[in-house]
Parts: sequence; C-alpha cells; structure tokens
Amino acid sequence: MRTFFLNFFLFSHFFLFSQISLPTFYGIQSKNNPSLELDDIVLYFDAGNPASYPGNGNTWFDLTSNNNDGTIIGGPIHSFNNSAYFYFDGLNDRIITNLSISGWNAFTFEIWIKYNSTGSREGIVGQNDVVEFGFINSSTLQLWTAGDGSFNWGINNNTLPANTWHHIVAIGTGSKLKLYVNGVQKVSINAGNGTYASSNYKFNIARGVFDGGGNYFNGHIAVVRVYNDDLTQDEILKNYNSEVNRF
Ligand SMILES: [Ca+2]
Ligand SMILES: [Ca+2]
Repeated sequence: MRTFFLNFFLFSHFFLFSQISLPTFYGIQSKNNPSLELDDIVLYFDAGNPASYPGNGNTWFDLTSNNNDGTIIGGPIHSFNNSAYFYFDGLNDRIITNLSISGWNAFTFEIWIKYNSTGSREGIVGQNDVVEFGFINSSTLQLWTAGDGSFNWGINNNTLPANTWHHIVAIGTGSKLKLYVNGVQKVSINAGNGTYASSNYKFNIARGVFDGGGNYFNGHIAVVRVYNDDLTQDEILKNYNSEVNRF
C-alpha cells in the first residue's frame, strides 16, 4: 500500500509538472561553458540565468565569485521570454553596483542590448568620470575616458538598428580604445597611457554613466560582463558565437 501511494504520488506529480509550461532559461550552463571566454571577469549579469536573476526581487546577482551584485531600481520589467532581458523604461529604471573600476590598466565591457530609442547622454554602462559608454546623442555611440581618449561611432538603421539585439563590446587596452559590434571590429584608436582614471562613483547600468544621475537608457539589456582585461578579437568572436543563437 505504501508503495502504491508512493507511486501514485510520483506519477501524479510527474503528470502535474508535465502540464506546466516552464519558462525557457538561458545561459544556465554559461558560467561553465567552455566556449565562453571568462578569464579576468569581475562582474557577470545574465537576465536569462535564474542564478543571476530568479525572476523576482531587487537584486541582479553577479555570477562571478566577486559579489558585485546589482541593485535594481525603478522597476525595470524582467522576462525569461524572448531571449530573456530587463527592459529599462528610460524614465527611472537602472541598476547600481558597488564595483569600482578606478585605476584599472585595461577593461572590457561586453553587453547584449536591444535599444528602443537614443538621446542626449543616455549612458549604457560605465563609471562616471572614469570610463563612460553609451549614446552621447541620438546618432552617436561614445566610449569616453577621463584623460585617456575617447571615440564617437555614428549609428543609424544600417550600422546599429533599433529594436534588434546586438552584441556590443567596448575595450580599453591601456593604449587603444576599441569597439566591436556582433563580433566585428568597428573602431580601434590609439589612446591612453597605461592606466585609467579614478572617481568615487561606481559602475552603473542605464543611468549615472555620463553624469552622476539622469539621462536614462531606454531599451532591453540581457547580459552584462565586465573584465579587468582587454579581450582579443578571437575571444570576442568566441563569446558572440557562443550566445548568438539565443538572440
Ligand atoms: Ca520605471
Ligand atoms: Ca562624467
């Protein structure tokens, strides 16, 4: 009789669970995915990995061991569907972290992004007054550093269409600044003298990048990775190819 009830229990629960449409989780294996280049990573957010965001709460957990967790402010919408993302409304949604990139001698910001609109000084990711990356105006993506150079990259519906997922990588090697979009190098300039600047601000997402506040980003962000190193073209392509099918 006990066996019967156990079997009935297991069967009924199997049947129950089989009827539930579970959300599709993305990137669950990615932390240990040998096809991702993760050396020198210091911060790793993934909206599609329940270990990074379980679907509720105000913390976007860092998948590295550095505990650079993000605090979610303003109520950005999260979804595990459609590639999984946070949607930032451009009004008050943002992520703040306690990560400081002051004094680094190299950096890589790697993001999967789908923007809705662009505008003046709409920062995407960065640390104010150290390294700032985002839309400096409606038609220009800018990587700016304090005293170590900057570049502007013109965007339009051909180079970076709105409402489309893009893999964007901004790099400072100490002597060069670079931009890769979907695995392809778009910018490489000689700039920098080995060490980036310092500020008392922290690494932020969707607000507080070009300035201490305001100028909110409007659109979707699925993945953010920050490295204390400059990824090579091969490593960038490896990461792009490892995740592109999700998007
Ligand atoms: Ca909001
Ligand atoms: Ca600034």
